[in-house]
Amino acid sequence: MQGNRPDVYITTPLYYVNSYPHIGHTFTTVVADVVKRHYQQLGKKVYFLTGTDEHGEKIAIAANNAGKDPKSFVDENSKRFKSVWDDMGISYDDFIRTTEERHKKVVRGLLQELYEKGDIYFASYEGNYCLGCERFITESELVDGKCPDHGTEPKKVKEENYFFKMSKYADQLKKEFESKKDIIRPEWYRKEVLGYLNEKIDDLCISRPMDRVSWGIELPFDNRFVTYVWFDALLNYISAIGYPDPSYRGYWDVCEHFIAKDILRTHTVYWGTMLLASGIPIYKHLNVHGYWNMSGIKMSKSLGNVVEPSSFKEKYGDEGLRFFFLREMRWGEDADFTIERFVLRYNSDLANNYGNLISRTMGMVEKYYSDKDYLDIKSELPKEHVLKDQLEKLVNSYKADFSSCEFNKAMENMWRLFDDTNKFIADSKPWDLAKTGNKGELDKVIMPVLEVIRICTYMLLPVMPKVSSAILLELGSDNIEKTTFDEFCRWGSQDRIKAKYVNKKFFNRIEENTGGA
Ligand code: ME8
Repeated sequence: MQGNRPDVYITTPLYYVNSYPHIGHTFTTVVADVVKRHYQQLGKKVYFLTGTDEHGEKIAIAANNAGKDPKSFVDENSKRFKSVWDDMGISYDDFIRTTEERHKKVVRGLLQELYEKGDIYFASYEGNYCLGCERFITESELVDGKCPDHGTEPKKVKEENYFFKMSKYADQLKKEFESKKDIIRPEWYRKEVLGYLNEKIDDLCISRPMDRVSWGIELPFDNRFVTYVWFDALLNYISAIGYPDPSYRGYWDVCEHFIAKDILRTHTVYWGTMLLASGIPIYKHLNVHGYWNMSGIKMSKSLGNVVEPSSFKEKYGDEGLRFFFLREMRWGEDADFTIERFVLRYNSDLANNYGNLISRTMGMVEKYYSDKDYLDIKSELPKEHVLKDQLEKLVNSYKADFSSCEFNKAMENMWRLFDDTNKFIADSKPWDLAKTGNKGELDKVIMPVLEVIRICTYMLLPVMPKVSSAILLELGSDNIEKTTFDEFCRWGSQDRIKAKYVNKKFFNRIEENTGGA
């Protein structure tokens, strides 16, 4: 790992292996993957970590219900996550499991350090425990006596345990979040966090007695207890990059976490104070998205209202889903997931708009330039053109939108350009120009349109890697790896474009009656 410092270190949450991945988990992981690929296009070195959270009461109960011992249960389910990520084309660099020795060693080491420092003490505690969240929740968080995320009544737990002095670091943490205005994106979640920190912060119960929960990392200073799952899992972000070897800082200093709002408190109040207590600087960014809902209710394993991505891939392919994710959700806000909405978006944006633009343009090229194998686009492309101006604007706004996680805006703007390009074709009537043999005027229509397709398809590579590569291959763009983003996206940067195609249709309309979602 040493000597290979990335420019960006991207993480997803470590997902619980009490069940299988659904659309919610898939979304965060796909976004992280798209961001990684986009930054790579910009010439940055990116390291992408994901994995599974495998300890704790919830997992132990799920294993028991499945009639399996926890270890074989987590082995099986963790594999399931990996295989879905492979199906979805996720290019992670490391997949960490909290049951791995490399992780457990770091958890034990840090616990010991904090214990010796006096930041961990033994006491008795009584509180409301939500098993779904795997944490004690405060009275003020309850809605009608129930956890708002899981719709279940928390159970009253009273026991002796070890506590981490979270309260000691609350003020310092508040100052961090007050001064670093863009640390959490979108901004309104930072305000929410400051709201948590304005309330009294209790110390954090970080152990579970072995006789109640034995599936966890044993405390290094008292073998009657295991480590509380959140105190264990959050440390993956540093255990995976070699902490405490000082080289971990090369990664840590450029860390961007991606999570949904369900784990905002744990990633700010818990994680923030844990970092401060350990003398580790706070992460660079915490990117927080909203929920995928089904009929207004959060899609979740515990509620059972989930869509599994594998069924999607079989029916509609994986890349349509990747696009849908980015196009449909405004970063930070909730969005509703229905099959009808997916089909509508797929048909209108991919099959009709973008797909049709490609196939009709390729069709015209083959027909009007049938004597050619290649078009000499470099010399035939007009130096000034209305589509050139729009494209240049898009290239700049696209980069800015990606860096602020406004993916839906980036997609919207690109599709507006596709609309305008389709309209430009309709208005310029290239079929009439071809009929009258007006070659110069025909070039002025076809070449700019090809250039829009070439450049936009390149920008879509991170979103739909397979289909975008296939389209670029047809256009003869063999310089993808060698050029930089700005060079590839420069008007006229490719010398020639292919004029004969093996495939012209990349998105087939979904014709089925989708029924209820
Ligand atoms: O919380 N909409 O794991 P988890 C959008 N193990 N995203 C969703 C979603 C939904 N309906 N449902 C799940 C845990 N997610 C802990 C994390 S990290 C050190 C430990 C995604 O399996 C989203 O990223 O419950 C959310 O934050 C995460 O899955 C929660 O996954």
